[in-house]
Amino acid sequence: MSISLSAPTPVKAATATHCPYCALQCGMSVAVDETVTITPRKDVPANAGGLCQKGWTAGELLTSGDRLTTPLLYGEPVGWDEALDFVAARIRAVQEEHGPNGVAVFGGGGLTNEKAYQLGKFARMVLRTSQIDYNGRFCMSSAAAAANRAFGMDRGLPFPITDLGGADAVLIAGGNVAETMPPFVRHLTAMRDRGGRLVVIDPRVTATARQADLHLQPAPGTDLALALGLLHIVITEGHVDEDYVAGRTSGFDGVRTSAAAWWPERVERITGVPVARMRLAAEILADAGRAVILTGRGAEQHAKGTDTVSAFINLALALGLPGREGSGYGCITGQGNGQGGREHGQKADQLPGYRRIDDPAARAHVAAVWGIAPEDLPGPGRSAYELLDALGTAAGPRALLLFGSNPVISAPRAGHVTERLRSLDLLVVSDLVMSETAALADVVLPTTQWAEESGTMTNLEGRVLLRHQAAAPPPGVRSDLEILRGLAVRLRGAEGFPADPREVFDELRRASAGGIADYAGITYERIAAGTGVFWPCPAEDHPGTPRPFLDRFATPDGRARFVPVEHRPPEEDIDRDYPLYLTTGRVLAHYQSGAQTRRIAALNAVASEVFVEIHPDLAERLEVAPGDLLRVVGRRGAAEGVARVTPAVRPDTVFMPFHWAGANLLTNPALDPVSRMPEFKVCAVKLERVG
Ligand SMILES: Nc1nc2c(c(=O)[nH]1)N[C@H]1C(S)=C(S)[C@@H](COP(=O)(O)OP(=O)(O)OC[C@H]3O[C@@H](n4cnc5c(=O)[nH]c(N)nc54)[C@H](O)[C@@H]3O)O[C@H]1N2
Ligand SMILES: Nc1nc2c(c(=O)[nH]1)N[C@H]1C(S)=C(S)[C@@H](COP(=O)(O)OP(=O)(O)OC[C@H]3O[C@@H](n4cnc5c(=O)[nH]c(N)nc54)[C@H](O)[C@@H]3O)O[C@H]1N2
Ligand code: SF4
Ligand SMILES: [Mo]
Repeated sequence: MSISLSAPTPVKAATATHCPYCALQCGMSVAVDETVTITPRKDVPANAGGLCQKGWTAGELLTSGDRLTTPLLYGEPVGWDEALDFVAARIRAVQEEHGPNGVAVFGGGGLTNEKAYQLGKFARMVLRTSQIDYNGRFCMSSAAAAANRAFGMDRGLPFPITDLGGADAVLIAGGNVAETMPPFVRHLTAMRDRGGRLVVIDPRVTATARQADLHLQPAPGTDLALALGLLHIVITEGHVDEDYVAGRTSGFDGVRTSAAAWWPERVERITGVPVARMRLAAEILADAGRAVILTGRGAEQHAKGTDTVSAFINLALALGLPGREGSGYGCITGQGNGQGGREHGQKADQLPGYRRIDDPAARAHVAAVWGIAPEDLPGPGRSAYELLDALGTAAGPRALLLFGSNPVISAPRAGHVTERLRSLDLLVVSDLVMSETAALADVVLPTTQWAEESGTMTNLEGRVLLRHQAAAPPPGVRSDLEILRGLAVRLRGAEGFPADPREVFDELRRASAGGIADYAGITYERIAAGTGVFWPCPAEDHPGTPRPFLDRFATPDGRARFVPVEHRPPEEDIDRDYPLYLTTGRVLAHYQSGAQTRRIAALNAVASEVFVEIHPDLAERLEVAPGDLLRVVGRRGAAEGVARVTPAVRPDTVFMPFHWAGANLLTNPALDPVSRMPEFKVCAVKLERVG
């Protein structure tokens, strides 16, 4: 027997930071030497000591051998100067021939506030292009649009997440937080432990639905009818909070009239949800002293997503919930910086501070911060799918700079989007790994990631957090801010493009000052001293705003606005040729396009392949056995996946995750008229057995 006399393991210095992935932005401590040790932080309210499997294994992102470490020009390793000189020269050539809008920019909701801000500034000020949008358009844009029109402000949760624990009822429409934000469930459990009740609306019996006191299982794409039906019951049963409606809202009469036509039996025929269950859901909400209505992507990612969210907001307003402490409506924002990423100007119609690019006062303010003339700022550009769809066409951009997204996997009608990307004269991708989109690029720029750099993130609560650098980046890798600076130097001059995130943040504070998302009073020091600062925060001595609507809404008259909406069927309904609904979403082990998580062994061990959830009755009819390879065929393409036979899905619906190539070959890019959100959550397909 030998006794090891090795020295005791040195205690590694741990850095307090946040997870690389979703909008919960769980607090974690990261300690790095030869290995990476991750421990959950207890001081961050969102996760309070919890992490999901993706968070626990995030250290592998830092040590992965798959990491890009050198710029690539047509697949060949080159130095940074050569790569950036090439990109700058090609941008110049394209713009000389096609004008400023010949070059487009696509960003991401995973980028820090500093990067999102700088990307928007780079597009408008250096490229002078209007053609910039980002993947958040595919994410919570419908909820954002509906919140803006109802409340005059879009802050995902306009209250701290811990309020959920104190509620008596929570309704989640189209969110599967047990898989998409596991530590979120703690807040729901806290509520249920106090006797509160959870209602879930989902076409599938998800891990979240299994924890619910009541599960409504509508056909995909019918939430709008369901919400109208719930409002109808609330009205006819006398549950409307008339004092609140009179004192704090406007426009109820029109909504009351339109809800009259959505009697429960009619809604049952459309949604498949039994009348008794609708009545029970309405009762649970009406009986609760404090109630919260939440929407996730299931209700939002539709060509009528904005109206659907409006219908749920109308329901919340009729019950008197928004702007009342402990109650409210909220959207469960998805990406790591999904909230901040939609505030600081990487969106086609937007300038920093959640300002509108077509508002003369906003243009004047931002132009002054940037030291340019307002008329030198371009106007609004195309939305994400419209931008991708226009690439390489006669009227569209000929070059694309892409930071923080993998549309070859994640965009709707991805086969077509891939063709558009291939048709470009120049595709430049900044990424950590060789994503499917980076693999198409003429130039790939290797960039630093979360724990290798510092920057702020705004979580789903609207709480601005600081991610501290915890590890040195691999040699040869540059941050996105350094990349933008390198390009700015070559195209316009370095001024205004510092690579230090704190300098960028200080400018962002000034650019956002006076805007809706006002960060003027937020500093790195203030964030680090506590657990983040809620915007709006207009001054350094201002405490931040955890619950912005308590006294008034952000509309001109301070009242929340009811918006009348009507149900309509999916853009592509089922028929004889394509008799099944396809809906898509997520599994716990993978993140988004999978570019990061498909490289992590422990996650691949749990979920390694595309699957298709199919109901046993349907499986029997089609003679499909568990494990059979299925071909899912739709009007835009076909995809294969392994059959998972489960009663958890409706017999008229199949479900596929989109973390692998496949689901998005089928999805319908029909767009919501307000938010320009594609209809990811419903299209028509048929099934074939392969072999
Ligand atoms: N594990 C994991 N977690 C993630 C992510 C990830 O990729 N993986 N991504 C993050 C991001 S960016 C986001 S946006 C969030 C998304 O978080 P969620 O919104 O929770 O995720 P999804 O799985 O897209 O959709 C939620 C549910 O909608 C249901 N659904 C489908 N169609 C409909 C419908 O018509 N009506 C209703 N009511 N429900 C429907 C699906 O069955 C699914 O269970 O997750 C974040 N967290
Ligand atoms: N069918 C279907 N499709 C969907 C959805 C759905 O529910 N169904 N959901 C939609 C939603 S909600 C979303 S949010 C989108 C997300 O889809 P994508 O936009 O594809 O999201 P990610 O996979 O997170 O892509 C991020 C990419 O950026 C890289 N990256 C990470 N951090 C950084 C960074 O700091 N800088 C740079 N330069 N790169 C970085 C990653 O390695 C990865 O390649 O997918 C949408 N697509
Ligand atoms: S829930 Fe989201 S933020 Fe928390 S550990 Fe998982 S992926 Fe990270
Ligand atoms: Mo998302």
